Amino acid sequence: MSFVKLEAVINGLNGEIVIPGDKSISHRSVMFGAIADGITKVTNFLPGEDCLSTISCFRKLGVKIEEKNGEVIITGKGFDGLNEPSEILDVGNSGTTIRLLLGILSGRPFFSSIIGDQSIGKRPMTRVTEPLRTMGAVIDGRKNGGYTPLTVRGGGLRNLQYKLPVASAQVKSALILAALQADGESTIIEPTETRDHTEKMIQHFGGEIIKEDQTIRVKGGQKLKAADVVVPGDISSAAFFLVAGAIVPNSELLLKNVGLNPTRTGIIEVMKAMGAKITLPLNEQTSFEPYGDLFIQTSNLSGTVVEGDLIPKLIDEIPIIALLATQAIGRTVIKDAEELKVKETNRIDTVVNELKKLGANIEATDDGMIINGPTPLRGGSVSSHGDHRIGMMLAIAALICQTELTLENPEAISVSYPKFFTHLNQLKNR
Ligand code: SPQ
Repeated sequence: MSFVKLEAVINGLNGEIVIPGDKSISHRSVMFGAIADGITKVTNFLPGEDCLSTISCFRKLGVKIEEKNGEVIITGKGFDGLNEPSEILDVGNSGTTIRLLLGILSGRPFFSSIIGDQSIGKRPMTRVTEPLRTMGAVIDGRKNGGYTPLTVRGGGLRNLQYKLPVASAQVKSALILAALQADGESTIIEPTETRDHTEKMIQHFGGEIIKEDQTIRVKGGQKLKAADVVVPGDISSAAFFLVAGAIVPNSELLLKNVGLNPTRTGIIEVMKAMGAKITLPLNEQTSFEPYGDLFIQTSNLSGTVVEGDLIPKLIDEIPIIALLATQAIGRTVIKDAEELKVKETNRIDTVVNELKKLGANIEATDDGMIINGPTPLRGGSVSSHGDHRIGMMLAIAALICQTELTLENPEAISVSYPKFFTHLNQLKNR
């Protein structure tokens, strides 16, 4: 098992970094480029392992995709341009790839089989496969189509009237992508609003989607037209540096080009409620996805409650919010976040177990965690458990540990932020 030894930062963090492309938007840019007609140019595409898995799957489906100097060029020929793959589609570690791909393949009149890594093998697929079967897709797999490996024989979809049992942008997106290929109009209702990149992208590619509160209507048989995409920086990646800037003494960081879609900015709301000195947005820009710069300074923090409708807006930031809470005065309660149990790891257990090893006062609950702070963190041996967000959270924890921290399996971080350690080292004052 590989590991990296990390030390506390002595003179604070200072400087600026440009946050790499958003993972969710990068995935969708390739998928929409593939199902649209014409040439789509994507700039600031995230070359993380997950997004490269999406490219690899669409190449196996016969789509021409070139990568040149940080740009991705996709030659789409519409849904009908996708061909039966002769190879198995491997999604690696990417939940977004498999779930959205299932939606697309459900409408295609051919056979495909999908696998992923060990972590994907534990993530529930019934939430997607069950409604897609209702639409007419023939899907099979381990545990009756609940887990990988999965096979799909698609085509001839009926429209769907469906209320999602969980708040999930991946399930919503899979169903929207299937609905685009179905007969008639589908209605999809979300229990709570989740990230809306798929909806925004349909409109950007010339399609029609109607959204009234949590109700989404999509007509089948739509043709999408190629459109260039400029991917904003990933707020879920910026979150690690926002927290680092707030908890490391003598720090001032400028994070450039951060995506500020309101369905993703829960971390900013929570940090502000805890007393973090964040200034935003400097230079806010609006393309089809808003973005801007964020400035963060070392802050005096107090505990808070994170719950309800806010959870989907920061679901991937909960590991780093937990670390933040260890440095805040008082109690932080995170609830309504059961979904954390079905991410790359069970993120309630991994966050609690790894932070406990460092001396944090943190307890797991059924739907989240309770953290009492502030607690000094000691160093020691911890592991990413193959989960990129846990790996990055622990690497940020190392910055304030009293002794050296050994992080096992740091490679997992490349799933979403291959330049993470380069950026971190650039910001350290020597
Ligand atoms: O793609 P994957 O592996 O599911 O990635 C994660 C992450 O931490 O990067 C979750 F583990 O992000 C999901 C996110 O949790 C990405 C996503 C999307 O792009 O639509 C939506 C969220 O998942 P869900 O299940 O709540 O829809």
